[in-house]
Amino acid sequence: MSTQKLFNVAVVGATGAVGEQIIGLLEKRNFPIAELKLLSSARSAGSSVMFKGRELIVEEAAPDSFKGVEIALFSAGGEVSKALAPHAVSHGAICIDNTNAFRMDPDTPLVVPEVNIDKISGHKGIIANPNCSTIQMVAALKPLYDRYGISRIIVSTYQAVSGAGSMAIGELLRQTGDVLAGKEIKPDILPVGSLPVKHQIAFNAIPQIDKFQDNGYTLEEMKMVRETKKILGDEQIAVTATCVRVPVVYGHSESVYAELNHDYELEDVKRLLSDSPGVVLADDPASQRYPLATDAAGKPDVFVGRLRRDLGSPRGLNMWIVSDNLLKGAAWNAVQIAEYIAIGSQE
Ligand code: NAP
Ligand code: 3JN
Repeated sequence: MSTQKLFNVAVVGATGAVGEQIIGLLEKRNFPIAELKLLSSARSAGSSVMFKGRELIVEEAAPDSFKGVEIALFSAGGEVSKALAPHAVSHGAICIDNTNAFRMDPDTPLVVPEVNIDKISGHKGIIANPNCSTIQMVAALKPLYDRYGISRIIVSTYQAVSGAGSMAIGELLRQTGDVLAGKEIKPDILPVGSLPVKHQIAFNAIPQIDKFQDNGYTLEEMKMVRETKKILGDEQIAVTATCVRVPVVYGHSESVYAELNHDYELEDVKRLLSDSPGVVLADDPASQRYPLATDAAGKPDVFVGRLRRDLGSPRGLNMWIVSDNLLKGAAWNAVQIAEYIAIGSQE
């Protein structure tokens, strides 16, 4: 009987909102780990994290942190990935990168397992995890794309503050309390930590996620446009996005209009979606059943509902797509990829 191979795993950004979820999933999924290395910046180095009943000490991430590491999961921002992932690769690790650093690199597969897991075999050391808003949308659209083809996508997002990191969660909770207490609000982080202008998020909706680009779209919106085309392998799809931050802690919601290339029956679309792995159909207007961020939080699935034919275009389909941005949108998608790598190496 062959024994299961165990992997030396590193989590870069282990103390962050995404890193914390990755560590939780590695434990919950009983990922085959020999040694787990937890890495952060100097700020959190020396702090401890519990893993399977053991206290692990977080270390400062550095180029030589990756000696002996076989799988490295990065979620410490694009600059850290650009600086350290090449070192991890040169030490022989396969990197699963949650940042924007390599997503559009032609040599880097951009993977959502339910959509294009076949692409991981082409990796050259780095596999990119798409942006959270893209992941949940393409996971839901892929079965429709395969069956009918899609010519156009118009998406508006309602994104939770946890997408902007653990400090943004703190900011929403603090501001909400301050508004209710009638105190003065001093926005500190949102919409973009590194920009000088800040806006109130409590009791508000901010139509800016990430920095503005020259074309008037934000970077988050352009990530959705470019990544969707790359993942579906179709440069012809017209995609347009409006990304909005809302005062929700966990779970991104999206209003998506997809124009299909062929006629469809709504019942067939519902059947396709309910048969798709990782997708849960939650669509029953009669009982007011539709996807909600509060229901999706803590779950790995992508929830789809409010399915209806567009009133102006018979091949147009409107839907509401919700998922936990830190799970399927980040940590779970990355751990799923790690599981495929682990399974592949047993064969
Ligand atoms: P966060 O809560 O702010 O956590 C940031 C993490 O990165 C912390 O562990 C932090 O360590 C670490 N870090 C920061 N600077 C570092 C450095 N110079 N060297 C090593 N570690 C460093 O942010 P988050 O929400 O977890 O997101 C982290 C990153 O994940 C984002 O910047 C983004 O690139 C990616 N992300 C991707 C998605 C997605 O859609 N797939 C979603 C959310 C985030 P300290 O504790 O020492 O500060
Ligand atoms: O704001 C959100 O809801 C998702 C944020 C993702 C994010 C935040 C900071 C930097 C990313 C990302 O995954 O694209 C990045 C980045 O890697 O550029």
